[in-house]
Amino acid sequence: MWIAITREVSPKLGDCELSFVSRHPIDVDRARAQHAAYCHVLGACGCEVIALPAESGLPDSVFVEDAAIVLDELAIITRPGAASRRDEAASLVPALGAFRRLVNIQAPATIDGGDVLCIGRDIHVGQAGRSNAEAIAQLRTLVTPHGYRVHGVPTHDCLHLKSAVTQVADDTLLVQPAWVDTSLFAGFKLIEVDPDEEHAANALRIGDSVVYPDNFPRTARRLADAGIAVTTVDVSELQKAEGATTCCSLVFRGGA
Ligand code: CIR
Repeated sequence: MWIAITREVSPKLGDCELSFVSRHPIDVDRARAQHAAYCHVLGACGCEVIALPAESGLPDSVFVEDAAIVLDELAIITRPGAASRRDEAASLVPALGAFRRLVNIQAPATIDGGDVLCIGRDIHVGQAGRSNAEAIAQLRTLVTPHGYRVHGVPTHDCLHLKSAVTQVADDTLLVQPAWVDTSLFAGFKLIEVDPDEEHAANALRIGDSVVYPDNFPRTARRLADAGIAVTTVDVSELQKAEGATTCCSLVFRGGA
């Protein structure tokens, strides 16, 4: 039922873009092992995993989420906010094109998939460093004919909208209230991250399961207490590159 497109870790991961975390040496072999375990968990959650080979010259290319926005009706190839990331989509196109009609965001628009939170027919787009108003306008033009509504959401002090809010159940969002105005999501049950775990709002939902970093135990407890099935993974080396669990895959329904 689910397809997950992933990409192996680049040997240059240590040269990644960083915006809100400090640079620390990254053990690429360890990152590869963590990524392999993450892919295994995606399979255990019911995904057919399509693992693309590493793009050796593109440090951030493991973070495939940022290169595309996949809806049931079409997929939108993004134009990432960081210039160093704009060549990542090329090798993704054949894999994604097998499942969806592809369209492109055009310059001067910039948008990262990490800024795009799709909840039913509502598409929330973070407005901060990586994604601009022109991208929101282009996205709206592309998806309105399919019945979607696009909402710009200001964020601050974090890389992406999905650093600050992700969906963990049909009616429930996991939020970091310091980084986004949670009143914009008033119709949902909100689970706040534990105050000692500021980067804990990024969770990858697949069906009824949530794939979640293993270093936020207090927030994981809050999720479990809400009845959410949490599978934890060690992504510590990927976190040094400002990644987490949503960013390492594009998960979507197959056969649409
Ligand atoms: C970047 O700054 O673009 C990468 N180092 C991290 C991207 C993480 N992407 C995501 O969470 N969607």
